[in-house]
Amino acid sequence: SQRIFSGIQPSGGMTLGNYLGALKRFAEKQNEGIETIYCVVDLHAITVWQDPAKLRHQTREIAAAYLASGIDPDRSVLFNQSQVTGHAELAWILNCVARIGWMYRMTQFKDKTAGKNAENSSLGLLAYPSLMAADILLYHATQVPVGEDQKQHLELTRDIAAKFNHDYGVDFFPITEPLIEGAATRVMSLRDGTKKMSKSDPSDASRINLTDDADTIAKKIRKATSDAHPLPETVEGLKDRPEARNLVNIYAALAGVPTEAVIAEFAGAQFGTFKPKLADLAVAKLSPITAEMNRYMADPSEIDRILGKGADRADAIAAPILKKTKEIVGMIGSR
Ligand code: AQP
Repeated sequence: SQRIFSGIQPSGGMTLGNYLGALKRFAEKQNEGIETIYCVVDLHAITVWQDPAKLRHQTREIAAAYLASGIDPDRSVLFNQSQVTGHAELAWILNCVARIGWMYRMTQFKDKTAGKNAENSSLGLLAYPSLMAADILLYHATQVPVGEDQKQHLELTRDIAAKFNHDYGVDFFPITEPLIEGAATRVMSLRDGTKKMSKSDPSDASRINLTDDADTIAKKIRKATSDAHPLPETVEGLKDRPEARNLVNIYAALAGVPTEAVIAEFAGAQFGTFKPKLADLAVAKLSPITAEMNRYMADPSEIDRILGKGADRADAIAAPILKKTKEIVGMIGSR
């Protein structure tokens, strides 16, 4: 049977990229009736130092974003990673299965240490993909909806699962499928169409945050980098125009239509015409979510209660899988 797992880091506020590449699709999967497990991955966030008060706030804010985007805590398991100890425990076992060289090859590690001395980054940042493999394998998840940037980490999860199965001569961990679908699997920065939109980008103008108000969203879209040409007649015409392609893809994903349909509607239009339409659409789609997030954040005790219940449910699924893993490895078992 199918089981979906995915997570979002509380390393900042939610961006439009996280929403279109992940959250929006998480809710769709839940509504397809598949078993869905969604997590706020705080253990991942601390691979880069986080201010403790901000980490707590952001953890609740990401939970609020899940709820506001249609994740129903009765139908999906929604929880906070560090509240289920199995993640860290399984990650350690998988650290002993995975190879150091595999970690050094990850482009996210290279990107996050670019221009810095990699030897000086946390050991956790290097081992990040092994914790991610643990997140997924702890639930024997069969599918993981993510944005394009996580594809390499998911391939590594498959390699780690396969090596565990091989090393111990078992057929225990499933080989998980990535689900990378839709027009917005890689939303790019509004300032640079070759860089992904990211919550940790130092420039706030590079991204739309789910907490931005309508005026801020409209202003950021108006100021987004674009080129001097009208929109092309065909999707192929976007090929060497990363900024134009990004804005068209965002429109398509927000409207829930294929990119071709957006081009058919706006072929020949100038950005002066297209950008206000995109801003209106973004505000119409995002402002109800922002309002609902604000409502949840006004009383975080409800969020904490939901996360606590979710952690109990997650733990109930994870505990027998972790127990069996320990048995396979040769640990004498739980007291
Ligand atoms: N720009 C993006 N376009 C499409 N999908 C995206 N995702 C992230 N950015 C984009 C997807 O969102 C999910 C959660 O990501 P994450 O928070 O765990 O980490 P990330 O991918 O590293 O996202 P950020 O915003 O760039 O965070 P920082 O700046 O802290 O590294 C994932 O499914 C991801 O693919």
